[in-house]
Amino acid sequence: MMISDLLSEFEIERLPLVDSDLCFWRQVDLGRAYAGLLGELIDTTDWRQQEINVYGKAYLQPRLSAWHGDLGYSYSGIRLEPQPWTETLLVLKACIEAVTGHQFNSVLLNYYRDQNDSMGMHSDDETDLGAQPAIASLSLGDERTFLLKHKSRRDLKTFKLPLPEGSLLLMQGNTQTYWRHGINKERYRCRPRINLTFRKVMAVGTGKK
Ligand SMILES: O=C(O)CCC(=O)C(=O)O
Ligand SMILES: [Mn+2]
Repeated sequence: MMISDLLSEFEIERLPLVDSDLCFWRQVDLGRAYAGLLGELIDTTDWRQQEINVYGKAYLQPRLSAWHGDLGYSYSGIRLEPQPWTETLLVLKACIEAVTGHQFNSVLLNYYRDQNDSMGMHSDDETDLGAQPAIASLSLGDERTFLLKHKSRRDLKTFKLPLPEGSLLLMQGNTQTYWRHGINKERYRCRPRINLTFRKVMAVGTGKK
């Protein structure tokens, strides 16, 4: 392995996608082992399977989730009331703030139990997040592929970004305006994965623009 490979494991990369501002860290130092953290979050989080409303029809989300922070949050017709910060989540928030230089007041945890759990293509464009939100997405557990699809440029292929354990993806600037993202189901066996998206919620609103 060359020194440049070693360095790039810890350094920031800017992803070369038009109409976006995406920063990627292959591995962030969280001050403790990723595996212990994953186990603790799986065991101690009050996981919910939310019912969401899509075009007037109710569905159960194909994953578990939990919302922690200072304010409530609305999306896809549901309202999430916040659970309080835990000591572990506050430590993680401080690490992610130090790495990204942004401040956050909330975190959405998503638990993908296996290959059948997924997240549909969407953009995080709720008015409560402001016009150009900075969203920092930390991945723990099994690697899954993050898909990014431009909303109007049909000539651009879907960008596939594997999110390994310990990686951090910062979406900011125009990213949510021009791009949708999501996580597909997989055909091969996947072990549990938790994704934490740190966000800054501006005010209590009604959700979608
Ligand atoms: O699991 C992921 O990597 C994506 C999570 C996400 O897009 C979200 O929570 O809005
Ligand atoms: Mn999202």
